[in-house]
Amino acid sequence: EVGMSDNPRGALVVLEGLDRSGKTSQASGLVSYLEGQGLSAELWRFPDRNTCVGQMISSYLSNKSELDDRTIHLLFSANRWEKRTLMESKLKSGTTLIVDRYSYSGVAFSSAKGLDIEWCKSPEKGLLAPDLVAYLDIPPQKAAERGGYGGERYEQLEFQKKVAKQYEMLHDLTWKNVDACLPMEEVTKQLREIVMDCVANCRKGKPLSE
Ligand code: DGP
Ligand code: NA
Ligand code: NA
Repeated sequence: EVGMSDNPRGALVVLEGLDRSGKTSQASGLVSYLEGQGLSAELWRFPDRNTCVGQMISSYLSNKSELDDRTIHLLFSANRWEKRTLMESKLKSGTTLIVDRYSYSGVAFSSAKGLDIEWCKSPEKGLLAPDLVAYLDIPPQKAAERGGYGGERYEQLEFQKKVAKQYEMLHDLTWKNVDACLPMEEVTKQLREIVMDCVANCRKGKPLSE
């Protein structure tokens, strides 16, 4: 293929959306699809609850511990920082990462509590920038109707409405909305298209940035 570099890097693809928007099942479907196309791909998610920091976050989310809003914000961010080196080496070795939530969740959820949005963005600076943010767009009311929430700290309609408003302020050049109310197969199809475009651009040499 013309223009393809010798050592094509993987793409950093982030799925964002409200709780119950369908991110998690779409993310794993995308990884299988990419692998079926002969590409190296991995499913990642944040928070990564397996690390020490992740366990503190998990305990907070399940209401087993209380933490000040800024403290938990910085822990979510630290949880992304502790995976940064591995993330960079995976991408450089050619593996595409499909990441279920990233800094956008960090800023949207914490600023929805009333924290200053610029303060919320600060600790995210220097993390790797996604090549694509696919936002699974669903009205909060619709998401709440989808078989109920799991009972974690943020899974309440009034709070999710605030998060949706904050997400709207985070649209940037890498952001693409996908209507999450479409039939699931249609959502899958649209995601495959935008992800394959993104992967192709990265293989052609689009640089990785912060
Ligand atoms: P999940 O495992 O994807 O269901 O995420 C757990 C919850 O934590 C979900 O309500 C979204 C929220 N969340 C994810 N990342 C962050 C973050 O960086 N900061 C804050 N405040 N909340 C987050
Ligand atoms: Na959740
Ligand atoms: Na999820």
